[in-house]
Amino acid sequence: MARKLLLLGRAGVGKSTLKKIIFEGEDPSELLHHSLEPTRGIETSNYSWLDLELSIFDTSGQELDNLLKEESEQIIAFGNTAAVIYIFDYNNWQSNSQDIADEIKEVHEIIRRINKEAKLMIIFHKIDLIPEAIRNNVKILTYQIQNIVNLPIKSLLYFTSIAEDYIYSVHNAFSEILSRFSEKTLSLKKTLDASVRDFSKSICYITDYNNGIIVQSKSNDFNINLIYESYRILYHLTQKKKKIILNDGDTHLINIDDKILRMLMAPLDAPNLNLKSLVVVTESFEEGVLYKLMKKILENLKFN
Ligand SMILES: Nc1nc2c(ncn2[C@@H]2O[C@H](COP(=O)(O)OP(=O)(O)OP(=O)(O)O)[C@@H](O)[C@H]2O)c(=O)[nH]1
Ligand SMILES: [Mg+2]
Repeated sequence: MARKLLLLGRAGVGKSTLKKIIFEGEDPSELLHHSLEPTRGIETSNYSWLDLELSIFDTSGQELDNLLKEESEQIIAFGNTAAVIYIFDYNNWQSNSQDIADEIKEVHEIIRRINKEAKLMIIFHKIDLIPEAIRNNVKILTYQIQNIVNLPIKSLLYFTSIAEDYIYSVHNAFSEILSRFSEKTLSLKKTLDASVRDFSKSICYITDYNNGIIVQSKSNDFNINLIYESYRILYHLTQKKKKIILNDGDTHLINIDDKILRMLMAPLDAPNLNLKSLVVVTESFEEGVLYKLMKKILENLKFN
């Protein structure tokens, strides 16, 4: 049976945009420059994601107030939902953070009343619009949000943007959200965790044919502020926009002059699972670390 995911949030926060990027492989830069039509009512669509069948309920922001008030609407939207993904953007948060916090509490209450099984995930979207000084301090922002919202949302809050430099934050958020429901993703995650554990200052991902991150894992000491930087490099690499690739048989070794990150990619040859590449990144100056980590993961991965 398909799992139902409900996308909620005010008008123009980016619900339909995120759906198109993750599940339909649409071009983020296209969607950033050419907006979609506002959604009316609830648009439902079905997709596959690794071993999951998903039914996405994309709601209308303009009709959100009504949906949160009317019990009959709530039952249609929240009933049988595996996850409720509430999305707000930087503009919402800046103009009235208390309103957003109240709305999140309202959604939380409806879940408790109508469908206790549903998980609540929260996405703070359009982080590209946040002034740089605040944006680089995700910890403070998380703390502020948790303080105002005051829900146990610690592990369920994601910061995303479809702007070029952040696009992998979108793939990563959905990878984490969906891995809660996908055994296949969970087992890939365990393999990556077990492999990267013995390495320092490294991160690894598995990507799909949309160049989205299906799963990722990092060693504890990997600098969290470098994660977006590594996403950015991966994005450029997959877009082949910059000449930073030295072809080395099946793998690519990337050295970027002003950055200390090194990255290596290998094809995974698992088209039946829609898995394209394994990517490993390290802060270490030793090139050997990349090859050792790559070898270890490839030995541990089994696709059957
Ligand atoms: N700056 C910025 N703009 C974004 C981002 N993601 C989406 N947008 C823009 O925000 C708008 C979002 O539009 P939609 O995806 O249609 O929003 P929605 O939440 O589906 O809106 P309704 O259907 O009316 O509820 C579009 O103009 C996008 O170009 C982002 O990460 N950063
Ligand atoms: Mg929409």
